[in-house]
Amino acid sequence: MSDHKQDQRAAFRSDDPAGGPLTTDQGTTVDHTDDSLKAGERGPTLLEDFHFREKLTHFDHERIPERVVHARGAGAYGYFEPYASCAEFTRAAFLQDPAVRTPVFVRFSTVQGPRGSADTVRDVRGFATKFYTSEGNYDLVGNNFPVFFIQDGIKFPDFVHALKPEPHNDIPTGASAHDTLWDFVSLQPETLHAIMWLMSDRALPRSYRMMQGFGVHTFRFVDAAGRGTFVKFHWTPKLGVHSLVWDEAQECQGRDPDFNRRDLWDAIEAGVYPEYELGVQLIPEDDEFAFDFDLLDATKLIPEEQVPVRPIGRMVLDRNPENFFAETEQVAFHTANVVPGIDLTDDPLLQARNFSYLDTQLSRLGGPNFAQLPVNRPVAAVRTNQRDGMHQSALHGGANYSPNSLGGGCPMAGGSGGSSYTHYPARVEGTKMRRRSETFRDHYSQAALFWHSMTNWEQRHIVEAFRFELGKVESRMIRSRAVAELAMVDRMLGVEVARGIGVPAPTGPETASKSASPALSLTHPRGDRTIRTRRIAALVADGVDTRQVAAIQEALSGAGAVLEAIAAHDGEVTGADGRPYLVDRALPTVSSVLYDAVLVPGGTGTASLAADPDALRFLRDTHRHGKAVGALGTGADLLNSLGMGGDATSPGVDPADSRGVVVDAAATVPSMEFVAAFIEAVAAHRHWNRTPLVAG
Ligand code: HDE
Repeated sequence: MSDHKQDQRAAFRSDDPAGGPLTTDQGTTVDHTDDSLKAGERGPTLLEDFHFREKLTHFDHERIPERVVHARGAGAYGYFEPYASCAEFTRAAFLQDPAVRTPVFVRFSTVQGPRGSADTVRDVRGFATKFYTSEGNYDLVGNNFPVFFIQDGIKFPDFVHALKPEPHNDIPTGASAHDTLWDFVSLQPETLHAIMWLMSDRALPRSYRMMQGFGVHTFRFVDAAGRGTFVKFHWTPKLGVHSLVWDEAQECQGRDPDFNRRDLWDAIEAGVYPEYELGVQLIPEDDEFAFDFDLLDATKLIPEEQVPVRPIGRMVLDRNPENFFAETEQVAFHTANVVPGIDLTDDPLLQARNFSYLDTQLSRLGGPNFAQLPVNRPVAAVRTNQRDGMHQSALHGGANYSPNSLGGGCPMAGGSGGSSYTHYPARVEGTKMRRRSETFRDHYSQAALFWHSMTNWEQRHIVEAFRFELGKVESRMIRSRAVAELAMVDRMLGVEVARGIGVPAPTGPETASKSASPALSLTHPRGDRTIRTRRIAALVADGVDTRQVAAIQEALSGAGAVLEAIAAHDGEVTGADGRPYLVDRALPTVSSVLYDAVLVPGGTGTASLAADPDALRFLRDTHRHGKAVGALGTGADLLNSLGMGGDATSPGVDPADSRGVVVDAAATVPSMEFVAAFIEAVAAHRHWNRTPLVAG
């Protein structure tokens, strides 16, 4: 375990609950904590009961203000290691030596909903990383979209007010489908590019372990000679980038509101540590104006086809927090927590963030000493002249001003060079004005780029999302105005959405360009093609062929996936061989949306499944959501009777069809071909070329 981890544990374990009797905050042993001190058995409680008052007072103050945005989150510790020295473009100490592991804390979050809202809402996800480097803390406070909704931070309160629940009734929770957001969006076209991402399946990550992260802004690397290089940061998950579909995401909100945070927690507890690759897009300073957009405009991305993403290191998350409040709730990120070798730019969104994050922690964490909290404390030595204040826990000695002679002049400023942070001497000149640069004017080209980079099914999901969101907007004026904006991105997009929400189709010329960046599609290969950590349900009933289940379980767990046997009730079912077989979960407690694929083994049990509405719904929904379905022996007949296809007489997937339905009707034990085809179908994640089934 690294020193850093030990430090934190020591801090948290300062109260040892098993070490002796219950005490007050002052350390006095308490005799009894179940009844308050009263004047007589039935008498009033006495003010003198210091234990009662202290207990209630502390409880009354257990909550701190939740984050104004990104209130709901989940965190994890881990480490980062570079693949090789990055000295060529940055002097940052933690990016020099592959042998050096830098501890990290990461917090993933949703944006709109309060702390107790559901995980799988349609929303941007935060991806904030604190690197505890030897030269101080570096925070990369990113999102899972590479672009943001506004260009200048002064619009952030407007945007967030419009996005948050409506002020009169505090509705909706964790959702953007309401009038104020779309009113704002339809009047502020700079939002459109990020809105396209928000309406895509990127806003519904299958797992925090399967989503990308982006620094969004253009930052600056600085090398030892002081040379600057513009940089965009990308996190790529090792497990690939995968999403839910809207119907699933909505059902998850009821079935398991903690779907994403539970998934992260469970993976780390199981020792299958989430891993992400850090990549950078590097742009020489001389190329600052080489793009048809402004590098300082956070509503734009640099297509990977134009500037490739260069992998520079990897991050592994290998430890869950011990106390949610102390760590995940109290962690305080700040875009201006930078280290030598990493610098900021004049992006007006970033400039606003550099003010906002420090400011918000003051009210959230109750004063200026939050950097002393264990989760925020740097591993680098801290020597400042900052003193006192709420919750000060350091025992400062020596001089507290500079210059001084009484303290031997210490702590002295480091001077330029060495390990001091020296701001990049970017040249600035201008007339004071409140004006947006002309280079920030084009709001449609990249929204169109995103749209034209999508596959057919991704486009279909986007249209459906717009129809859902705008269909919930009461004002028809806002609906029409939003559709007019969409038509500026792509006329057919506007027409399709208009048709679904009952407003006149927009007219007017085709506008923005039709160029595409294939890397923006979810189908673009990233990470490993693997079924590692995937959850697969086997539907079982009395009479199930348990040999088949055991064989497939072995094969799937060999590939790193988890197979769970699900029956109408918990406990046991009787296998075809007459022996009891242990059930993992009862159907009424689960749902297909909590699994990545389903398998129907053979045996006489399939007759019971065919008569069980819960089992049939499980199968139909798995299929309808595009996930892999496998069947052996009589299980194949059940799929056929439901019209789910696959050729029941031949093993493997029909290549002409390739719908992710894998059957082997003749199987007594699963063949190698069947296992390989089923694993491949699960690894593909979704099969969108299926004819949609009519539910019911
Ligand atoms: Fe944030 N943002 N933000 N944001 N943001 C906060 O800081 C803000 C923006 C992001 O897990 C707040 O500690 C302004 C972009 C994440 O603790 C606050 C602007 C990106 C998190 C704040 C932005 C982000 C926050 C609320 C526009 C992606 C959660 C609580 C100028 C690159 C961090 C807090 C965590 C949190 C302000 C825009 C990401 C109020 C003013 C762009 C991941 O300071």
